[in-house]
Amino acid sequence: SINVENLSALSAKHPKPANTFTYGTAGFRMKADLLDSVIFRTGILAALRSKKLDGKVIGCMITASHNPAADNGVKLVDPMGEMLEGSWEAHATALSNAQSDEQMVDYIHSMVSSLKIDLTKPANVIIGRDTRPSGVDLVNAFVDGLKVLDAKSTDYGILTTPQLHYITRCLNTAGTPEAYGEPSAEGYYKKLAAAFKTLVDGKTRLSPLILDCANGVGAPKFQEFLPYLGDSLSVKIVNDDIDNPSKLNLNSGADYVKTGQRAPVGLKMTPQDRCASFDGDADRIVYYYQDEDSTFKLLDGDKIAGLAAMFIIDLVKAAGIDSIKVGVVQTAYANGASTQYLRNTLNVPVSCVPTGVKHLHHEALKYDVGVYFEANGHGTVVFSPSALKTIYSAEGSSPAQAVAIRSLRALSEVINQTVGDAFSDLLLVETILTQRQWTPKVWDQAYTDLPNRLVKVVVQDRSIFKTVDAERKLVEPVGLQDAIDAIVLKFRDGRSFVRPSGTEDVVRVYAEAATRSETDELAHRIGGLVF
Ligand code: 16G
Ligand code: ZN
Repeated sequence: SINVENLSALSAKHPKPANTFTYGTAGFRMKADLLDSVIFRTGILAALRSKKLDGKVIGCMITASHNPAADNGVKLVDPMGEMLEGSWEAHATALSNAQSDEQMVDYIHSMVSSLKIDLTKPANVIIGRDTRPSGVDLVNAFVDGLKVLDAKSTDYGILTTPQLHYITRCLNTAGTPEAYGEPSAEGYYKKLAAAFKTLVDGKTRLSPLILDCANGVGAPKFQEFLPYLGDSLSVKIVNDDIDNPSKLNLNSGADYVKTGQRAPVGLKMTPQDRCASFDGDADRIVYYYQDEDSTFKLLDGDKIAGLAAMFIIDLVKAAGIDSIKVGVVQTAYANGASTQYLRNTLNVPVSCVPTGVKHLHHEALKYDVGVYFEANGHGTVVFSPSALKTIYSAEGSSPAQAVAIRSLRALSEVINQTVGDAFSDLLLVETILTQRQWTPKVWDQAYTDLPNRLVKVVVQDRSIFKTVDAERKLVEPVGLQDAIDAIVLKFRDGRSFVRPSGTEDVVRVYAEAATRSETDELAHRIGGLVF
């Protein structure tokens, strides 16, 4: 059993406010000044998780991604770099809401017995944080939580979220046949840069990419990365002011650009420019450019998925190993035109899953090569062990096949397979555009997005909204879906769905239709039903 005096002494430093907390799709996330006790207790949970897994390294990332500077959050990472196992989210929630030290101790003991956790096992945890000023104190609170169970910890300081995922996987696979790389930011840079250089070897370089880093951790980290890339890629970083915390994600970053369908502040575009935006912890990316008539054109997660799937399918064919089956995973937010393009032009299977990276990742693992992206720019590509074996053992019967095989191998290394990673996705897109010598406009010609609109509706109780069919249909409140269907029918190419947000106290209404004005009207009418 645990040392209750030790727990009480540490817990006294991190008193719980009256709030109720929930570990959701984004971990715990809220105003930073409410997080101290939550993060202390998440430290205890991380130690339990590591002990349960025989001392495997668990990752902890302190970030609130694209949220404003005053927010912060915490997310735990399982040994292979994936999100914390779903069933442990409820334990995180319960522990964070315990009303007293006694309740906390009781809950820990109930976990120990029901999950058969051996407390004498070692516990190892690594920690990363973004650039938020509240991060340092929160790391200390987390470390106090680890002390309750004598866990060993290593603080990696400031990292992007995907770097923390990468390092976690490297540490847990070191010395095995699945070794993933050197467990450091430097190891990450070396691995990605080497693979990227192989992929663009001998190709004419593209014009510089203009990169908006949302004044977040992506800025210093991509700056650190640039020397490793040498002359293989030229990037002009903007919005890199991390010394003024209030500027974090302010009118900039992937979420701002995607939601508002407009360029960030601090970035001047001309029609020749190729631009991209990271979010505040660099796990999301969107691209954009300006048409000749100066209209803003967005290349979001759906466009990246289409580009990646097209490229990988061609490469697999060129390599002569079309036994490898590529599939794409989307959510209901994927633009209808992208789904059509994937199914009808590329002829790839497409699955639709509920919002949240863990659902997409899990589904993507069912394919030999699974491409998954949320429209908001979070996504990656996962290669199954058997696909990797095929790729690494194929020799090819012609020089062209050998080149394609070499590219596939490098591709599997440039892609961060643990989680969506803005740096790695950037290199994936730049690889494809370089190999094809494409401008963003050529990339954009694959299909034309249907006009779409996302609106938030504030309701009294969002928990009464129950969805099925990957969030595309409501079963409760009873009758609402029939009313939605009746309206949608009246719109050309109309599609609309309603789901409760997992991160905000609102219900989201998505609508798309043949024209901008029809889309706006559809969104408005469905919104009116929900309200
Ligand atoms: C979380 C998810 C993100 C999703 C968003 C939807 C992870 C790591 N993050 O941030 O993928 O797009 O929630 O938010 O899974 P919503 O439920 O408020 O629409
Ligand atoms: Zn993020």
